[in-house]
Amino acid sequence: MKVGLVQSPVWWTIDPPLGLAQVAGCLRAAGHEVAVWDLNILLWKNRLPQYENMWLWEQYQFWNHPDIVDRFFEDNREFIDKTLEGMLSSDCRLFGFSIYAGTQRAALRLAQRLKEADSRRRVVFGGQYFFRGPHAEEMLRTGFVDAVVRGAGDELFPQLAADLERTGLPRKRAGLLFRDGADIVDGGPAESPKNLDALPFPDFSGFPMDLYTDKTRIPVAASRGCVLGCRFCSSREFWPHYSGMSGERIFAELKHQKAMFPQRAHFEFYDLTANGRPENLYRFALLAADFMIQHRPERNFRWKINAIVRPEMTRDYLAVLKAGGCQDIIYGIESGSPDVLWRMNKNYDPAVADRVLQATHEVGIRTVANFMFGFPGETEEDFQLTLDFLRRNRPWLDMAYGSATFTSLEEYSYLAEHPREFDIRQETAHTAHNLYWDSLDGKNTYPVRLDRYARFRRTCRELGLDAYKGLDGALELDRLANLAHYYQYRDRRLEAIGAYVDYLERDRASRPMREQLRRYQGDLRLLVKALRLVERANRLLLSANGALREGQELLRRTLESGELLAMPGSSRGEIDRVRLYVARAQRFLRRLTHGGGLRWGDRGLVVCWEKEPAPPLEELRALRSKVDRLIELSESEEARTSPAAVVPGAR
Ligand code: B12
Ligand code: SF4
Repeated sequence: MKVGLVQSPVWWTIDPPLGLAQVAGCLRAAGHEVAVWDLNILLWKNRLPQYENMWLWEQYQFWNHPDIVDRFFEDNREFIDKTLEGMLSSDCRLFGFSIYAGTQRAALRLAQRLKEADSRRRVVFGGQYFFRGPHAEEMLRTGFVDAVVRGAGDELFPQLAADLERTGLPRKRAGLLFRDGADIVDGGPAESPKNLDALPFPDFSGFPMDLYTDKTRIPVAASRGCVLGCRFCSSREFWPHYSGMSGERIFAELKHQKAMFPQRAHFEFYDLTANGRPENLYRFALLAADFMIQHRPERNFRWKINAIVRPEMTRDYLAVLKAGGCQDIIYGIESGSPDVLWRMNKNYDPAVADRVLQATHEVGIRTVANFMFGFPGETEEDFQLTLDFLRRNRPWLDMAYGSATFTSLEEYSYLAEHPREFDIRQETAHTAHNLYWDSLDGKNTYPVRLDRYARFRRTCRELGLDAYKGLDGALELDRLANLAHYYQYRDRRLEAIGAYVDYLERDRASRPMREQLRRYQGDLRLLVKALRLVERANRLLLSANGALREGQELLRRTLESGELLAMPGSSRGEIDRVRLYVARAQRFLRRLTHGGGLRWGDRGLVVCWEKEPAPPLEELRALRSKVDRLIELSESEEARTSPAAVVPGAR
């Protein structure tokens, strides 16, 4: 059967999507024909200027917004129509889409268009998006997807293609869900391939290799799953069992890919941990070293891995990896505190890490260490141990990467699913915010974690250590942006404005920050107007023969009923003026984006922004002027530096 494989946006653009290439290899090995449409890379290549940021890794959430995806399809209609025509005019009867968090919405729109054009074409979705949760059923219920593969597709997808070719119908199999009229047939939990050595090689032959930005590399995955079960990580939920290839099989794959793409000499291992079976990695490195000695220099290759700290990583062991082409190792260090490591279930001793990092560096492998901040239970003393770790290992480190989410509650991780066990405050019955969570004692908050992250990066700078975003990376800007988003989420509006203002003072041309600040600008103007009126009303009330308390009660009732009553000791004219001021102030307050109103305080009427009293008039005025001025400056700065201003004729 001829099968079309589709990668829809968003995925990354550096190298080809490995999951889809693996499925392509398996289909071809089972005798099926394959055609590939990597729509992600094609759309990226032809992207419109307004969608430049949509492929940034940190921005993948954009692709989860139906409106944004709809607009994207509309704006790229011509290109997408042409691609769909190509797919429909092919003789592929079955289309398989690779889906990860972020690709599902665009993929569904494409599936819809395919099905609407020709309902006889079969559409199957697979990928890690379906490994957990209700997504498979949801997709089937849309009516545009015929079947979903809920686990590894290596064996199951070729079997499904064969079933469809033979009988025109899917067969019930473990890991497969499909529509049968109005019913959904569920074949039960998926099974992972046990023997990875038996897997065909990923096949990149149908992929537009010239379009991926890194022309030197090829991705490889020599294992599935991980041997550890760190509390903050969800990998066990995706791949419950660890399985790894033998050294011979890894080497065979690299040799094959090198023969297919001689100019590509870098292998990027996408294994969660490449040293899950250290002996397999060692054997692979020995074979690779022999091969390179025989074929030097034209067959040389190099590779990069993620690894865990373990005592087997001795100097001799690492020297063999180096000889076999290992160029970089990224270690998940996470913390320098034994207590925190124990809580994380990280299962290694920092003294072993010291030794492993030193040995890695000494054999000539680039040594990178990942760190996290504010894991539940981490105290300031624990954090100091992390900084100590950094300082004492400085000579062996080429790069230190501090997690920019510090400690996030990753969906399906043990940490996210057991908040009580870790004293995490729950905001709803079952959940806490994944980034902005607080500890029950209020000592571990987002600003605390952010502060540790900032101090960590500052220490890296002092040590002359590349901290991933570069030595002079925009540390302060990152800090302010994170803080502003946090305050915004927590509805601490004045602090959010303060952080956005500080940000724009440093980086005037930032349009996203300006737009965020603009959301508050209108409210500030309205609040200043309302406050001015209310101050006048309060002055009149105070001068009403000292009858404030009584007058207050009357005014309160008036505000509730909408009609202003006479106050003891005041003239008709004064009453009318108070009524006018209050009515006008309320008119302004009703237009607030964030809501607000009037309430009674000890000294008269109080203007509230949401539920909090607004700051005094002078303070608010100063803030409003500052915000107005900054927004204006930011706009002119952007106009000055925009491509249209710099490059004549640019849009
Ligand atoms: C490498 C990797 C990346 C690379 C991608 C490089 C590349 N060229 O492929 C980078 C670093 C860019 C990346 C980024 C992101 N990633 Co990532 N990434 C991974 C990682 C570590 C390996 C993926 C891989 O190649 N596996 C090996 C292949 C063989 O397995 P596979 O892709 O799962 O494919 C198998 C099945 O899924 C299935 N399958 C796949 N496609 C299809 C298609 C059909 C039709 C069928 C039937 C079956 C099928 O069969 C395949 C063979 O068994 C996984 C974790 C893991 N170990 O799997 C996370 C993972 C895939 N990433 C994930 C996420 C969320 C992201 C991000 C969205 C954000 C983030 N949190 O990091 C960004 C996306 C950014 C972007 N804009 O592109 C999640 C996906 C979760 C989900 N529910 O979808 C994972 C599982 C990690 C996690 N637990 O959070 N990632
Ligand atoms: S070592 Fe890495 S992949 Fe394995 S469980 Fe820990 S964090 Fe997850």
